[in-house]
Amino acid sequence: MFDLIIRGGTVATASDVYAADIGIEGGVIVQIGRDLGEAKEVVDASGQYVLPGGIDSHVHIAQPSGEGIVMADDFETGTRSALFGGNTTILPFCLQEKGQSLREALKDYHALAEGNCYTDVSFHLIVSDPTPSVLGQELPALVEAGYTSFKVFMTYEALRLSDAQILDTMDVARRTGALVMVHCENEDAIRYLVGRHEAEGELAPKSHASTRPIAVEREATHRAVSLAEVADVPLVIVHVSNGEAMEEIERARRRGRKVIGETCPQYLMLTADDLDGMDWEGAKFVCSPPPRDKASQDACWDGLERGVFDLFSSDHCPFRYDDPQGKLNPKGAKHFRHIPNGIPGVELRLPILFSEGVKKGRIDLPRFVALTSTNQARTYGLYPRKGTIAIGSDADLTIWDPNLTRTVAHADMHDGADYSPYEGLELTGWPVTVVRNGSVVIENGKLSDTARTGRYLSRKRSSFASTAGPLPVA
Ligand code: DUC
Ligand code: ZN
Ligand code: ZN
Repeated sequence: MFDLIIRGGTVATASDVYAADIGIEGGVIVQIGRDLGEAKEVVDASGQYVLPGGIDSHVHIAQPSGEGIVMADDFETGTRSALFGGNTTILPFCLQEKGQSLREALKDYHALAEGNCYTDVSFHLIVSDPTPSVLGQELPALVEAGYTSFKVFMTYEALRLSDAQILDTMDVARRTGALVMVHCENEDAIRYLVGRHEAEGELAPKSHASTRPIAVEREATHRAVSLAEVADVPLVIVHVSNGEAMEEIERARRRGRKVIGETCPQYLMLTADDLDGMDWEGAKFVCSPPPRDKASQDACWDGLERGVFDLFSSDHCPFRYDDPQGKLNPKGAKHFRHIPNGIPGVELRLPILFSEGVKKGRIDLPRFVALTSTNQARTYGLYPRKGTIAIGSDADLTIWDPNLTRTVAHADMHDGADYSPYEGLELTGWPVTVVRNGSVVIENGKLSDTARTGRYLSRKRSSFASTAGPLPVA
């Protein structure tokens, strides 16, 4: 007798699509086949796809964001929104503020997350203050304890590291087998352009995009892959927005470097024109790197199809719009530099890629699964516990109605923001039922009473962190 059987669905993994039933016991997949027999509970998935639960490895929740600014999601709303979007695991960032130890930062994040999560959760570290004790003691100990990835920034005064500091941090990754993620934008070039815009009185949200042009991202991407080559570590280039940055990734790969590329929904669906809104509405679309143009959107689609990108993540970084602690804070309402950077997206990442990618024939279902779940698990040390449908894997499954068409309305969403950048977008194919750790946590769009039982996940090292590791699945 199984605890649960998912019956009659079409199962898809990163490699195969086939009809099968799935038998679950003790939160784990124990059988895949036909006529599995009896179960305490049966979910009928006929006419639907059964996919590995989504894993979103790029999410910001409750992250300190500067004086007077508060992120729109705490762990309860952020993970609830993620779950409704078909995700069973998310990886938010734990930000080290300058002067703070990584352990202090982690203590705060764990306290905020504990008991409040609708999905399983694991943390990346953001290293903003790589002191000798952070590099020599804390980071190596934390990698050993299961925090096996960290992000460094090349922009933002409070976060940016010098090239020397990036090399020192990469060297810790080299010695410990951790994976470094890099935010690639050249801060000095941005400052120069901000100065020019200020001199001309060009302070509206659209100037956010023109002070962070493609060259700023391309140069930093080139520098990041070069520094990783010097330190001899693999790296992840996060939130890539355009074809020129993609070229830097491809050129590094041709030199034999292991570079993992990530793009996000905003670079497929939005452009810099969206920032040019009346009444400061463009602030709703301010994120970094900024959305570009149609040619960049096409390049990013091409990169998803050709394998330049291994990861499709949301970069969910929500701020309320009409709120003095959000986009329209007193300074942000007057000057683009003070508009907090980031947009919500964790609930729509999967429906957008399914509708615009799979339904429109740009990518097939296995590639969708690879980009949104399997590669995410492999890259960040969760595979094969997460990211696939296999005997012994956690029973994290999302059941999709591939023909359900809905129009995006923020009123129907579950995050803590007050808008969606994708309002009015018509999407076909939605997650309707979600099973997490063997429990049906959303059934036909309804949240179960016991859904807020997501767990913290300690991670192994990335499949790609050792120089001998395999390349991501296509
Ligand atoms: N980088 C991110 O990864 N998210 C939001 C803002 C930023 O700069
Ligand atoms: Zn970033
Ligand atoms: Zn981010």
